[in-house]
Parts: sequence; structure tokens; C-alpha cells
Amino acid sequence: MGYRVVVAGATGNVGREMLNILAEREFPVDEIVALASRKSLGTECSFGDKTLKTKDLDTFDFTGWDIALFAIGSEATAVYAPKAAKAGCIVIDNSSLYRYDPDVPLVVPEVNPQAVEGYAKKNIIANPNCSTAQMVVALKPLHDRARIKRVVVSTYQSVSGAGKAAMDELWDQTKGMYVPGQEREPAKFTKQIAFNVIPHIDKFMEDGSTKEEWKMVVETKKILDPKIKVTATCVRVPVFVGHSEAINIEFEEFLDEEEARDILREAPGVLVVDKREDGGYVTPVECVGDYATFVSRIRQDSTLDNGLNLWCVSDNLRKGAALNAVQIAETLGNRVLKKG
Ligand code: 11C
Repeated sequence: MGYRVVVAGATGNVGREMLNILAEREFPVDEIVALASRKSLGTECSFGDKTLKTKDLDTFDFTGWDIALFAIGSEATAVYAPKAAKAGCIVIDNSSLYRYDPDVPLVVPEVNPQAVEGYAKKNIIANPNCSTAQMVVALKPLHDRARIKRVVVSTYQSVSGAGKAAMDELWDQTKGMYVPGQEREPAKFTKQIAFNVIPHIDKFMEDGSTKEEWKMVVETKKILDPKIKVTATCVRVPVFVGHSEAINIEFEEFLDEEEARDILREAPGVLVVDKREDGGYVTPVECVGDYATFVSRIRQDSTLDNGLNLWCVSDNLRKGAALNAVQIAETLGNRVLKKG
């Protein structure tokens, strides 16, 4: 016996990947329904070799459904997650709405799988921001060995993190640079994204940081360890899929780069590609469609007693969103629900 599974927001970038990954990983599904807002109603989605016709999220009755994967943004989540949870369906939510709620676990299964057991207070489990998810997968095994004191991270985030319209904007603006009359002004982004980089993701906070940067700080503390200090600079780059991060780590204890490489090679969810030669590292185009968090350029930071630098790349729509949500469902199934 398997689960009755709902995917809400099934026609978006992340919702489509949720359906793909549920099928790829053969999640034990007895029945599945793809939900969308009224404007996308009837749109077809693939689930393995099946085609699903989307149903109306607004009128859907969640009673009798076990798990709902939500990828509908915070505003819609505020309306539909409590409705689903009240009907007894456990929501795994990809928006930021519940991440910082002390009654809602925020889970990356390679890091804090036990946290799923706290789902019952609200019947909701939160999925972290994409840039946090891949970073904590790489940090966790190193923290277990040498205790991380401080992290300085700079991100290079792809436009797919901002949705399908943002991907179209990069594509159209790039074409428009070469075709007179087809120039495209910024709309989703605040400045030109084609052939440019933008040091601004999400809204500005009072202290001058952005909400994306704040999320990396707060979410790392909640998932990994509240004692770790994090400072982040988040930057949008003209890449379609795959977020990259340059991470500087200060430890309590000395950790040799060779040992760090060995630890990361054994770590769940991590793939080390680290040859000190041309091309001996991973770039975003190579991580697209993959499950792993790739780590490259592992090296001592000679300006610190106990410091390391590394480069971390992952598919933001997969480990950063849909894959992590499906892994949460798997963890919930294995630890709590035990069907399938
Ligand atoms: C981006 N990280 O790349 C964002 C997308 O809090 O779930 C995900 C926003 C979130 O724009």
C-alpha cells in the first residue's frame, strides 16, 4: 500500500520537477493529483509515462489525501496549507511562509531527518530556500568533524530561482542584444540580467542585507546549528539553472583540506569533483538534472588558523526545491507514516 499524493502548483518550474522526481524515485504512490490555479486549469503534466490533467486547487478537498507537496508561493500557501493540514493531509511546503515558525520543522534530510517527527503540531513541514539547502548539505559533515564557527558565503544564483518568467526574461533580453527592435527592458529583475550580474535577490531588509541573505543565516541556524554565524552576499547571474556558492568556513578545530575532501566524499548527497587542473571542478550547466550537491576547489584558507574554502554547485530546482521536498516525503514515510 502506498500514499495518496497531491502536488499543488504542478505547472510551475518546481511543481513539474516534483512530479518528475516522485516518478524517477518510484515514490510509493497509490493515487496522485496535480493541482493548479484556475488560470492553468486543464494544463497537462507528465508523471512518469502518465499524463495528468490539472485540477482546481481552489475547490479541491484534501480529505483522505496523505501528503501534499506545495509549490505555490507564500500568498497562496497561506490560504491552502491550513485547509489541507486541517483535513489531515501533511503539507510539505516549498514557500518561505512557515520556515521560521517554531512549530514547523525545516528539514534537509541529509542534515536533520529526525526533525520530520515534529510535523504534527501544524501538519506542515517546510522546505528551505534553495541556496541554504545545498550549503547545509556540504557543511553538515564538516561541522560534525571540526565544529563550524563562522561561514562567509557568496552566491551566484540562476534565474530559474525567480520562476519561469525570469528565465524568459534572460532568454529574450539576450536575443534582444543582437536583434534591433527586440530589445527587452528589465521586468522581473531590477536591472538588465543578460551579460550582467545583480547583487540583489528578494527585498531589502533594514540592515542593508536582502531577504535572500537573511534566509541563509536564519535557515542554516534552524537546520544545522543555532551557534553557527553566517554572513551572505546573494547575487543573480545570467545562468538558467544551477546555483553556485563560494563558501569560506572557519572551524573551532583544525581541519586539513585532504581530510575535508575525504569526509565530503563519504557524505550523503555530496559529490566531490576536485582536481587541481583545467576543468577539474563543477559548473552549473553540469549539475542540471542531477540530485547531488557538487563540491569542488576545497582548499585551506591561509588567512585563518582553522579555515577552508570551497565551491558548491547544485540544481536549484532539484536539491534546492523539488528533490528536497520528495526526500522529506520519503523520510516522513520511513520514519513516521510507514506505508508503502
Ligand atoms: C531565488 N532562492 O533563487 C530564490 C528562490 O525562499 O523559496 C526561492 C525563494 C524561496 O530567487
